[in-house]
Amino acid sequence: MNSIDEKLQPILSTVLHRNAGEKEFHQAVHEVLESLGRVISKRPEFADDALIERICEPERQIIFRVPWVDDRSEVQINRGFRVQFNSALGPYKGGLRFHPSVNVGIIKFLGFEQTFKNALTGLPIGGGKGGSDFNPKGRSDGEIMRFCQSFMMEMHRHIGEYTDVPAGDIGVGGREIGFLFGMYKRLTNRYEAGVLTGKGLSYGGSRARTEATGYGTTYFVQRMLGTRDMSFEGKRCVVSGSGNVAIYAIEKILSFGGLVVACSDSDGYVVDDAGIDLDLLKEIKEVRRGRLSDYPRLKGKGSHHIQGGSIWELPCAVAIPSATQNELTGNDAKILVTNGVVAVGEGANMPCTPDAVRIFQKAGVLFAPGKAANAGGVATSALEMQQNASRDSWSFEKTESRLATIMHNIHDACAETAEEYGAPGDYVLGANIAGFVRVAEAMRALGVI
Ligand code: NDP
Ligand code: 2IT
Repeated sequence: MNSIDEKLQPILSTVLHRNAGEKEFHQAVHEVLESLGRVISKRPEFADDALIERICEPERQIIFRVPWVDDRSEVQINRGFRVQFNSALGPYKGGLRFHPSVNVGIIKFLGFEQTFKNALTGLPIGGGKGGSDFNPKGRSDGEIMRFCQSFMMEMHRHIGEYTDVPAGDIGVGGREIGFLFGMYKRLTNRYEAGVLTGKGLSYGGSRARTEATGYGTTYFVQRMLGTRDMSFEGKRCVVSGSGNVAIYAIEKILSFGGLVVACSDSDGYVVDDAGIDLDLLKEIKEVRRGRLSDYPRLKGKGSHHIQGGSIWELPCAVAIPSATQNELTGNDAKILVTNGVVAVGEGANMPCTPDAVRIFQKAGVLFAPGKAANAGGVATSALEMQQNASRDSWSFEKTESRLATIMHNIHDACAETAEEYGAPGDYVLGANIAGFVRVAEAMRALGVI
């Protein structure tokens, strides 16, 4: 691992000790602390009053029991989480993840990353994250609804338009947000649209929120390619995952003239050299909630599915990992570099291992970290909050054009900050420092709280 400034070493030791065993959280904190040495030598005031210690400690962590009854009338118990990480810039804001791998360390890493990501958007939102170890796969709509209702039975006490505003993440999309919002409305007897984002258009959602994360990542990477006079035009791309982020990254890459030859789910990946058929992908994933292994049969000919294996073995110019954390390893990075990758943009949160990031950067590959590249989702959530607060609803074009501007601004802020701090082209350092400075300035103004 890269070195951490010796003044910051005790902070890392405390984080490791206090959050024993939470390896993803350790990884996320380590990466940010690696960048902060340069900040405290230039602006030592940010090390005062234990500011960095405070930024690493969530303001509040809520863990609760979620009992629910399945379709066979059996009682199931899951664990629910909401980690309210930092509210210096605005109400806690961040998604809910429903996946069997969820634990407090994963939610904490996501909440920590979210704090800096939200700061980078320039919008008034703090950082938080939540979710459950509930596995939605194979569950009926009725089971999903009863789970969401039970989850909200506890969570409603802790959230609100001015307090904490959850949204979707892995396993939580429009259907779940609808059930969650319905139960919040019933429990509180308030039509408080701004309490959740990612809502359906019929009850206060924003146009372009569904598309925002994938589109935003693509806008970011397009601008990053532009710094070397390149673009997506004619480039062979690989996008991992086949959920919300992946589908809309693929859609925008196609509109920019790129060719996406593969995508994946947790069973394996599908390769279609003529280009992934986006309508078919949406039909399989958004309508049928099915598996990618069905793609070749439904497509007819010209594609194949590989069970297991690594999607990163496929040669490509641009890679957009959009499934989950640590899905792209050092070994995968070596193969991508050998195969001539020129840009990597993290659609997911922390999908590249620290080794992989180092290999890309050493090889001169343009590398966009998730907290910058995938910030378009939460930024558009903040635009949804604006529309709810003003009881307004914007057109798709207006919302998408705000999103594009925000992504370009984030790109430029990361690039300029990296330059200012002596590491031109290092978007990891640029994103960490630009996000940190914004949160730190607000925290200093608010006193020791
Ligand atoms: P979805 O649930 O819509 O899709 C997730 C995709 O990733 C699925 O294809 C899923 O496959 C795959 N996947 C999930 N977990 C694993 C795993 N452990 N191993 C292999 N594949 C896995 O989620 P999203 O598209 O919303 O989220 C994807 C990533 O993007 C996450 O890291 C999330 O935190 C991040 N993100 C999401 C934002 C949003 O607005 N939704 C905003 C910013 C970041 P399968 O169906 O087989 O499980
Ligand atoms: O990781 C993320 O930024 C999200 N899952 C979106 C959060 C949000 O509040 O829209």
